Amino acid sequence: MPVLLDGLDQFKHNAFKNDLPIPDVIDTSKHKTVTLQVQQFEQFLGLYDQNGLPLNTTVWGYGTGQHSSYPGPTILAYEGQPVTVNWQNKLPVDGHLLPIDMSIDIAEPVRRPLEAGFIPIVTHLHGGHTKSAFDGLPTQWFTQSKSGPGGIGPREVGPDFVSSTATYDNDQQAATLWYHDHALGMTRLNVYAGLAGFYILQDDNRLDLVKTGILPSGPYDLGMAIQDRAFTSDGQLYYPAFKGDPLPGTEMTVGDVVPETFYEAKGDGAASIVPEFFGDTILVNGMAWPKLDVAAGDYEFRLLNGSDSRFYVLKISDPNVAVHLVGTDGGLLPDAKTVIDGDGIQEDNEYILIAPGDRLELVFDFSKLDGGDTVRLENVGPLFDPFKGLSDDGHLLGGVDSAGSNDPVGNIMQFNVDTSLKAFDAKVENGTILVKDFVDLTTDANQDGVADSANYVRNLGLFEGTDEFDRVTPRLGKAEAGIVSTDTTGESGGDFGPLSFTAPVTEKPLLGSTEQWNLFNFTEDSHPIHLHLPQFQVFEKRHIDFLDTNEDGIPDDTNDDGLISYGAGSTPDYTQADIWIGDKVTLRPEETGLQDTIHVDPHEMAAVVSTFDRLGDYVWHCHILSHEDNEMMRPYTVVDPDLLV
Ligand SMILES: [Cu+2]
Repeated sequence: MPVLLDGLDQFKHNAFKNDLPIPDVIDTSKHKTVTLQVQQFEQFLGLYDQNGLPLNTTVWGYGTGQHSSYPGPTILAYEGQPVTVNWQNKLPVDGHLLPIDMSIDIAEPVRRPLEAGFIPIVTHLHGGHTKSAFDGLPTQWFTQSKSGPGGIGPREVGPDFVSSTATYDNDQQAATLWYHDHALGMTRLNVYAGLAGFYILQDDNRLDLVKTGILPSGPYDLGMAIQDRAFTSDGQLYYPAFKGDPLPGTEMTVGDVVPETFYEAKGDGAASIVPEFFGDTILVNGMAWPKLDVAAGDYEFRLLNGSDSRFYVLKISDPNVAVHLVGTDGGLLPDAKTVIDGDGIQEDNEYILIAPGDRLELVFDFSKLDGGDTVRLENVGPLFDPFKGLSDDGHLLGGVDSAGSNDPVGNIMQFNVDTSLKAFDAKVENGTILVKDFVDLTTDANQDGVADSANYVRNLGLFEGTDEFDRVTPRLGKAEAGIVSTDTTGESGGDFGPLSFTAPVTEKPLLGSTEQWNLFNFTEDSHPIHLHLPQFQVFEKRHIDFLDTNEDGIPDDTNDDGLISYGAGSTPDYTQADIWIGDKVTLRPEETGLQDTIHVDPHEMAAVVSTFDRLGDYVWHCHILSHEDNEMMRPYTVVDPDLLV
């Protein structure tokens, strides 16, 4: 049984000691073609041994040849100027840093096998309006070439591989995008090892807002990738996989969450995926609980939740710091929204919710603080549990324990106010117009529950079931009224039920169409759902009622008519219908604007509106990486209406 570094111990002795690392910036106005190599190297992540000596960690990252880092270098791109990145797999051919579960659907090269140390990788630009061929789909992976004593040979590629040189068109508004690995069934492991970086897209509108002093820029504009991790006592990355492996922060082991059926079939020494992963150490840009010296002025912080499963509910320890939300996943909001007013009183609703995969562009105002003041960015989200929702006053739902200020995961980083630093005063305030020509896709003039912009409505489901080894397996699928099917292969057809990743494509939007996807969550946990290709808008969220008496993750056919049916109203009558769509849930500011990832809480339906304007194959999936790797992902295809008979 591996001995772990104790997150609490590391936090008590070492937090807020090291500076927030700022990744190198590759400005593509100077280089339109970039080569980025995936490499393995050692990096200091802010960990120390019992004698207080720094520990180095073997990680994976991206680099240009001279210097590699985790997170990778920040790619700075400009709207209207395509960028080509040549992604290269330069990992050593000596196996993964972390145990691979061979029993799930994974990228599995045959000629360059995992057993021989080869690693499939593929980079996805998350939030990018990217051509299918360059999207970094999970089946577009490629291994290292074979070199060394066995001679040089070509790499092996996945079934849908097109090219490892990808062109990103940058034909969307300025946004905080990020690139990360997406190889089938091992995304969680490749990202955990370090394969993620920022991709900042600029446009004229945003540059104008900077020029006119509305938004901060340059040294006052920083990306912060928040990721929870766990480590072995020698400072190496730890990810629970084997039966006796401890689950960080708990008294449990993997054997407590993976049923015996799995070990009977695969042997006690087999590595298994776990339902979720929660680490006890918080890294920001690859540094444990860093500090940042700030002037007593304004900063834009671009927050990314790059964690496996952890949702963060962020608070600021000093109520004199104001925070304005200026952008979400797809870039600037139509107008700025103050989410923390900085009036000196900590109010219940003054928090920031960020789910895995999400980005938030926030302007922090430290101008009321004095030199020497310290401010902590704190987390009151779940300690070591899945997120199940939040009340309006910021309390976790579902009986989940909240992290506190003495918990290692209750702290993200610290800001130290230094009045010798030159302050920048940004003009942004609540209501400042940021995007004048924002096209709102969410109007509903006739109040029929369908956005005026939508040509087509799909009902889709978030389900939970078990796999052949009785392990919990979250899934996506169809949720149309009609015949229920529990056959996840999709071969039996049906209108309603979970489907595996390999089941035939069921979502085929027409090129140029705008669709409303009603995402119904029938599970007990919240899931952040990510669509590749579009930036969508949240039309509405509603509470839903249904029964699941046998707890199979599929709503009951309560009126026994052999069909699943929907009713409207907040007082369900199960003699009339099986699923009831109830009252609207008020959207938080973080859920407005352009989104590519939206969390759907238990007993909730989220309706999102997207325009599908590129042909080809894409995926939609849960961005809890352990879920995405464990079948909570589906392909979809944008089809040409002229080619349909
Ligand atoms: Cu999920």
